[in-house]
Amino acid sequence: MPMTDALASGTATGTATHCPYCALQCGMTLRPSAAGPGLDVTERPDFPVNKGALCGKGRTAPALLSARVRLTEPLVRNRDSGRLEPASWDEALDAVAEGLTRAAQAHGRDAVAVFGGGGLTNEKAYSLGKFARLVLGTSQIDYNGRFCMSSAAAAHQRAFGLDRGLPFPLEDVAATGCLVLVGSNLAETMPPALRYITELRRRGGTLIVIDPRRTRTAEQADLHLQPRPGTDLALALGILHLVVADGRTDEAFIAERTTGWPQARAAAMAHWPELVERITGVPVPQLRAAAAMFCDAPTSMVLTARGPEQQSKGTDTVGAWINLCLATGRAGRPLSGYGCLTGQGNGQGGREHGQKADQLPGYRKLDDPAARAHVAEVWGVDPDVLPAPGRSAYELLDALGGDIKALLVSGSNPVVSAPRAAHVERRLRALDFLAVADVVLSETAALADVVLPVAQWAEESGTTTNLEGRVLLRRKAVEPPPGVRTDLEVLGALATRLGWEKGFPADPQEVFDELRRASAGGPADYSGISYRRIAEEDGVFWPCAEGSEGTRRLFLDGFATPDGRARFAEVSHRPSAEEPDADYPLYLTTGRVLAQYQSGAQTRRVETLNKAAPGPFVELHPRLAAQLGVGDGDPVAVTSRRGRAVAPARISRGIRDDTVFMPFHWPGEGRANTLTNPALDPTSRMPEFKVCAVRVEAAT
Ligand SMILES: Nc1nc2c(c(=O)[nH]1)N[C@H]1C(S)=C(S)[C@@H](COP(=O)(O)OP(=O)(O)OC[C@H]3O[C@@H](n4cnc5c(=O)[nH]c(N)nc54)[C@H](O)[C@@H]3O)O[C@H]1N2
Ligand SMILES: Nc1nc2c(c(=O)[nH]1)N[C@H]1C(S)=C(S)[C@@H](COP(=O)(O)OP(=O)(O)OC[C@H]3O[C@@H](n4cnc5c(=O)[nH]c(N)nc54)[C@H](O)[C@@H]3O)O[C@H]1N2
Ligand code: SF4
Ligand SMILES: [Mo]
Repeated sequence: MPMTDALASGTATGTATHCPYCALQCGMTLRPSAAGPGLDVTERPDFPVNKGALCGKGRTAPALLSARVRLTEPLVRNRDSGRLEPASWDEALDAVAEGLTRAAQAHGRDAVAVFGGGGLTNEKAYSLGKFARLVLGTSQIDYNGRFCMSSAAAAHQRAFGLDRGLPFPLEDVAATGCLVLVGSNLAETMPPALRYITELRRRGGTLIVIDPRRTRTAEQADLHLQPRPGTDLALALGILHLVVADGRTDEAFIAERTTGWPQARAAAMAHWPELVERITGVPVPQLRAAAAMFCDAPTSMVLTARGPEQQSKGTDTVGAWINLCLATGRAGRPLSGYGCLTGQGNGQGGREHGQKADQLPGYRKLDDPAARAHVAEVWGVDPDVLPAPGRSAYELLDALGGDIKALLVSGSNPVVSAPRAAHVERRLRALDFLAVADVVLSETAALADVVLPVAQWAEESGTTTNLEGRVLLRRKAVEPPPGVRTDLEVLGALATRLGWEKGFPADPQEVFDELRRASAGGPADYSGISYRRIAEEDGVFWPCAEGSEGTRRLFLDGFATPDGRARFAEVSHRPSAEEPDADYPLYLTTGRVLAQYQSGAQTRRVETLNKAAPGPFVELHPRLAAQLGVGDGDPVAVTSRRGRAVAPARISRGIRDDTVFMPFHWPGEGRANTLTNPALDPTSRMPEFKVCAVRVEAAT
């Protein structure tokens, strides 16, 4: 197949591509709509990950392409009226170049920052990182993926020497003996993945779900443990304690394939069952049942999602779950292991190619001289021009208006999604200059001095890497509306204005070929992957060096550490940064609902999704509701040390009575992130989205 055919593939019968939203990256076919202008989504049963199944978000995704909901011309803030007004591309790009240059000239290059997103394609994420490091010469770049899987990524690196969400394809999940889902509500966050769980049960496998709420996912479980938010670390140690006490560790595996067991074992032995029951609220018999189910099965897996990860001890918590897998020989073997369910459409690839503060393409480290030399050579620059690692996402946002004076945002809406969002909103307003590239006028774009309307998903080609580490090709199905440019074109035009003479390619395939070279020899090696191969093979798994087939399953012959052994983490329970007290007596935890996506910037603009999930709510137990004198649907006020939010009560027996839950998809009065605590994990710099202390009252 010639190169161009990889992109054209399937056009006679529609364009085979992938969903714009989550990390499952479901395959779908787009066809011109029979009913009028626009595109229809049809199933693509041949694509192995979702086998045709789609959730409501995927099915309705073409609504995002409609000019009614999106930006179709650049906007520049009028200094006199203070309003955003339509402008030409030249005016808008000139204004961005001027705003960024002025800040750099007055305050130094690090006064200019970039904030990216895990929804951006690999090509965009790569180009954004290169733009920041070379054109702007700033160290200050990070992205919303820091808020997503950074704790699991750090724990993966520490234990296995490599970070890929799942070390095996999803099909293996259906064939394992016991699956433990820790803080994942995949029935709502990746609904087509439920088929793997149905298949697991059909084959006689067992499912344990760990979640403070009885979610739709927990309803599928053989055993549902309902811990207090923020106590997963103690829970994992408690289960490991029982495994050791019952003599069910795999000593041969420990001796041959791991290091650090004596320390990890000692830490687990200090977490005896009654203590763990006291910390977690999970009764000892349930801890025993979990330990037995895990060990009785011939193979077992632990998959974590944001529940245990978005904590100020997320890295250690994931480490504790990995310890359980290692101690029982359930890692680096067929149908067993630990994995993280990544989140955004390109949550995996978005963290590999250089938009993260400490990183260069190919998952290389910015502070590694050999990595700097390799990437600098591909970029045709001296390694010394590459800046040092910068600040993490929340720390960067917190510094806006301080030493950071100008910011370019691409692919994120932190006004809704960042922790302690009212403070972040104030920091954004304190900037000298803010530019936002987006598809819609998000709440963050609405604060900008310049808004750049960009093409999206079905209007351009590019690759994403799904939760399995499978690199996929999204194909262009329609032309973007007139007046809209691609992110790559925008970066190219800005680079030219900022005096970058080496060129900044706008063709995704050309960018991908450069990314392949930049990643060659790195941990996330894409050098053997091409658009053509992806089109022919339903995606290619990295690492994939030139000439390699790709790697569907990692670690079967050894871990990616220097000695090939997995490393136990030495971890102990510690409380959350903020525990309930007399003033703020309840836990708040946050998360998602089926019909909305993230900050809602996209899905709140889709009518059918909005009907299904029209606004925020506070989920609380009937006992707590009765104490507060609150009925279903009554407005309740939730107050934390950061602020106050109001939303209708949703009374549910499925939640612990010491905990309330809010989804975070909405701005305004019901914004959950007004309340959340930006306490950071010391290693991953992940904020504690999943636990803070609140007071709840009937709102009048
Ligand atoms: N519908 C929908 N789907 C999505 C998204 C979306 O916004 N909407 N976003 C995508 C992205 S980027 C991501 S990251 C994924 C996230 O996917 P998930 O991690 O499945 O989603 P969440 O709802 O954030 O959290 C999962 C569960 O963690 C539980 N939880 C809360 N606190 C704790 C705790 O302390 N311990 C434990 N064990 N559990 C806890 C919550 O009750 C919740 O049910 O979803 C992806 N898919
Ligand atoms: N309380 C609480 N807060 C959370 C979480 C939680 O569980 N609880 N979860 C966190 C997690 S896991 C995540 S991932 C973050 C996500 O939070 P955000 O970063 O706010 O995520 P999105 O709403 O997906 O924002 C993506 C933006 O990019 C735009 N966009 C879409 N496609 C393109 C494109 O091709 N180019 C450009 N330039 N823009 C595009 C969209 O319109 C949207 O405005 O939220 C975090 N915040
Ligand atoms: S599960 Fe995720 S990728 Fe699949 S259709 Fe739904 S939002 Fe899209
Ligand atoms: Mo995420």
